Amino acid sequence: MPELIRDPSLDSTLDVLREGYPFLYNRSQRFDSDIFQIQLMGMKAICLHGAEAAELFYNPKLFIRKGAIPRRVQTTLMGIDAIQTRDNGEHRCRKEMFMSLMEPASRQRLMSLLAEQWQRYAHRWEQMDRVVLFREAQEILCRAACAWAGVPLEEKEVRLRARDFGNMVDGFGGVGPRHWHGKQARSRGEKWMRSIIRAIRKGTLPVQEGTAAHTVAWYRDAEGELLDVQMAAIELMNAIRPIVAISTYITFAALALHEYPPYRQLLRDPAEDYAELFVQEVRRYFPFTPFVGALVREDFTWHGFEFPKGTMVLLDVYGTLRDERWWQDPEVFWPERFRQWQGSPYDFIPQGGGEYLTGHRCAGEWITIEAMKQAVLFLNDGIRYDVPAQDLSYDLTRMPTLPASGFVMTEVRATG
Ligand code: PAM
Repeated sequence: MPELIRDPSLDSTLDVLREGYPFLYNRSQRFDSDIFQIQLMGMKAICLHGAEAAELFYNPKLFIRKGAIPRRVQTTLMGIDAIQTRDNGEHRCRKEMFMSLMEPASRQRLMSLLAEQWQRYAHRWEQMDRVVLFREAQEILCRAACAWAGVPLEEKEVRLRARDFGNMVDGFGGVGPRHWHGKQARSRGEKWMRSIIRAIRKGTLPVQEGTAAHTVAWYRDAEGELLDVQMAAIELMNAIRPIVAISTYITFAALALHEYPPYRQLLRDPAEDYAELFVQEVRRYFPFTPFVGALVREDFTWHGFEFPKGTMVLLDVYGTLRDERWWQDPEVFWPERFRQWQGSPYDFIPQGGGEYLTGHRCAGEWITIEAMKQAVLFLNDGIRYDVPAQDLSYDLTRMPTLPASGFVMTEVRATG
């Protein structure tokens, strides 16, 4: 039986925060192994890297999510006991609810709402000296996502709600004030969503069938029970917040457009869907999720390594996207690589891998790709702008990270 390589550190929690995104990849390279063991928050954790390991990790017969996501991530990012922490039939049933919102007509409705907002904001930006794209994109996405979901949003609350969704995401790797802001944002958001769910159920808030608000409010589990109000509030927010989180990828896409100007012309080529290649490369190249975790369902062995029941297992998302075994010249931003990509559900895992319905792959992945393509084409041709001197670096020890300036644009002019 092969010996599992152990990181000599007594506990790696602080190293994770110090090294950030490359923490797992650094060790996988140091140990020259796709599997090794660390101690994290006082517990043993088996760490996996690479596409073959991702295929193992995304086998729902081998792993569960209940108990795998730290409470501090649940109290900020996704809510306590939400779909991300469920397994088996319970997960499947709820995931079907989320996937029902991802039908082409529903996605198309979201894209039309987004297109309207981009246009509206472009005209506003003409009056502004300085536009911070990340902040503006959060508002655009928040307005469109709420309208799409059937959640009323008053003009005066747009900024607060958009920031709150952003702070929930920003809290996932934060300690101290960032964690507290995330928690506060979540409590405020849950209170808001509870009032929406109650109003729908009482009949005082009319919502269209097929919207997220209607679907979640009237969803019945396998026993035929409605979700309790708090759980429904959490899941409704799980349909909206991740859409607002696309602002991070859109900001990175703007950075890529700025740093690699030759792509501007290629994006105009009518003979090819170059935007698709471009946004896939943005999702590969720029960091968002550092790793994902699960617990071993029952004892099993893989390549002779023992996985005892209940052990924490971490999959290296960041490192798997920059390993030269799967990505030639991984440190080069090169969208054309996706012309050759075979579409494996395990090597390209920026939003998780495996199956949508039976596994924990992000339900909103198609929406993310479509919203990014729309935003890239809009930034390329829907407006003209200058990019003044600013700090566009992003810190790999900050999770989630972002270009420091949020991508500032000046002299914005709408072309349409
Ligand atoms: C959303 O749900 O709003 C979309 C954004 C989610 C991306 C983050 C996923 C992070 C997964 C696990 C976090 C563990 C990191 C802990 C770092 C110390």
